[in-house]
Amino acid sequence: MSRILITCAITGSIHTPSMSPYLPVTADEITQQAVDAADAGAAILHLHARDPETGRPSAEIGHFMGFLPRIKQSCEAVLNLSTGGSAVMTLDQRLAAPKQAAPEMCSLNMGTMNFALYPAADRISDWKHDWEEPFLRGSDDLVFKNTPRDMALILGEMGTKRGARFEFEVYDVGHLYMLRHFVDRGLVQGPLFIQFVFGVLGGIGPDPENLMHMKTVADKLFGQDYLFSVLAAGRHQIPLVTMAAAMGGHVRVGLEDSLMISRGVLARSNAEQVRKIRRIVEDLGREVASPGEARAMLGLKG
Ligand code: KMH
Ligand code: ZN
Repeated sequence: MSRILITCAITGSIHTPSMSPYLPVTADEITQQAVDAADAGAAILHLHARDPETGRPSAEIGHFMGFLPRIKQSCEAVLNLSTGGSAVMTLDQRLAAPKQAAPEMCSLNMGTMNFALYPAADRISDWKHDWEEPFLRGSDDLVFKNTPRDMALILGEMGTKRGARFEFEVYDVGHLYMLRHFVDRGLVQGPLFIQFVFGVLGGIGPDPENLMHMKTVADKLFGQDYLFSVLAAGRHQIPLVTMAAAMGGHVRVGLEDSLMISRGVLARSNAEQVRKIRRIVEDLGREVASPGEARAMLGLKG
């Protein structure tokens, strides 16, 4: 089996500071946690920005530039910028920093979908900042907009013009067919790096048979010309990611996807999650890929 790529998604735009004191939000915190995650074995760092005062997801270039150069200087890991941003940002906002930073890699979300949040409604009744309220109470009316036109625009701006390669975020089986459509239009070339996303309410459920089915369909559509990785939200993270590793796939962990390290216990850092999945995949007999190996496997510009 090939070496395994560990991606770590450092902060995201779903979780909020009141959910965990360990969620990194300032440039110093994001830098430190990202570099520690890389030292622990993450070859790829998936990054979003936050407003350091409030912890709110941010599209401001200044917030990205507070950590991007410092992470780049301090480790070899591949920097992967989100183009998903947050579901409440416009596409222009989502693309502002990626266009300026021109990273080796960025995410591309493969469909418009509901993105329902019910993460902590039963656990947290109080929060530090007003903006957190819908994230904590739940949000029933959030549309994550990624039309074919949006996707083509991101492929053009980030791929064709700036040479980035993509983490294709696939939340359901239909998104694989959408990706195949872009291959057929000649807008996407292999090897594809496909992130199967499980457990977002609005996408496919976190059941093992769904992972088998996603892989079966991806094999049919892309043959040998793709690598798959798995991320799963919340408590489904480690079981599904472990299953992916056993199947020869790749893994993504990080506080963007789950705040926990085990049942009822908050992860104290992203690196703690990377160390945990590293132990598991090495016990399964997989060897962890270095950033240089990741670049070769994914055809990155370096
Ligand atoms: N938050 C994840 C479910 C992105 O940043 O483009 C998927 C994600 C999307 O990471
Ligand atoms: Zn993300």
